[in-house]
Amino acid sequence: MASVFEYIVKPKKGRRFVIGDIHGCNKTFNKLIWKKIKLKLNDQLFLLGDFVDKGPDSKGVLDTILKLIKKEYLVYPLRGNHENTLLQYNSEDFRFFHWHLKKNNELNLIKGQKLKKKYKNFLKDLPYYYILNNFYLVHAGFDTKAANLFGDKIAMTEIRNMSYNPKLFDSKKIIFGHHALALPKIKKSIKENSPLICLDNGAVYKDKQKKYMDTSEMGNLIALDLDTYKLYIQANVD
Ligand SMILES: [Mn+2]
Repeated sequence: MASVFEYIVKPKKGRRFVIGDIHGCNKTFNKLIWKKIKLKLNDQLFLLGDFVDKGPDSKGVLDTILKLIKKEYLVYPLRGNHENTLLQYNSEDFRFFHWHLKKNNELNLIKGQKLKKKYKNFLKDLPYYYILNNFYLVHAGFDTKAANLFGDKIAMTEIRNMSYNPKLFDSKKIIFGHHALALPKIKKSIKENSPLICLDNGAVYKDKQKKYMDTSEMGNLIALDLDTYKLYIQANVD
């Protein structure tokens, strides 16, 4: 049974990184963790979800995460709305599921008409959020008006423009993705010590900047060191 959340203790040695929405950009993901971060076995790596869809290699991203877990890297993946979508379509009409998979270059995720077991098992067990000593990590955010703040799975994977209330969150900061933001805005929230930090710089939108009015600085996959607040920026290479 999947847990809704986990409490994660800071490692005695080792760093803590959070990476935003990867969306099938496996080469970019690998370059960020190996060339920029230089990930070590005693570092914690938190992944904010939306591993799949839109980009060229969803299977590659899932395989990279599964390989890290197998090699005993301290990986903490979260569930995004695109992981929900994949699981939901997997249980629906195959013609529609096939259309979705083909559109997203994901036919290599299935065997017959269903998701391969290793991917389904990984996706269905993804937690919705993590609690750290000084942070909440979640794909989209929390609905501060919800009766059950930490039980609202739809909000955690879908909400946009969440509000912040220090009492509800023990004054911990909330780190999330889901909504692509221009790099200057992300840097500003970090520099100004904002309680809400979005780490989605729209890595998958490298060729689509023109769609966005005020967000010319998109197309990077970024990682935040939770202890030094250093930002690692990897331009899309997929
Ligand atoms: Mn999302």
